[in-house]
Amino acid sequence: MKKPVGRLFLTGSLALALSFGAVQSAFAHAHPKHETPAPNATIDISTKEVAIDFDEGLEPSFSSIIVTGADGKPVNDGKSAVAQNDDKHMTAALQPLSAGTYTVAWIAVAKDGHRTQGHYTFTVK
Ligand SMILES: [Cu+2]
Repeated sequence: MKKPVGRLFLTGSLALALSFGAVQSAFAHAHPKHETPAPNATIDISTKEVAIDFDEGLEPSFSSIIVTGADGKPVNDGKSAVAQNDDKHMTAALQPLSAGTYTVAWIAVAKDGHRTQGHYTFTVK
């Protein structure tokens, strides 16, 4: 009598796994695919921009990149922007940098309204 129960359980688990997968893709959050400079990278002072490519399109009004120096002050040159021709690409222009460690804090609001955020550092030498 155990076999029918086992098969029923398996079928139920499969259905659950499939519906979970469907929910995940229907409500995809935006996560970084590629960052420039890369996390933990050491770069030179000629760097003028931070750029992040996401795996989902972003809502420009609610998404942002803020870069701060070791003193906690922003070094952005104006507001960050989502590219008009590529809503997965967000950039932040930078003031001239000096040597030190910088933190990139990003907020990404996907087209479904879901918000993700994160941060990483890079070093200028
Ligand atoms: Cu989402």
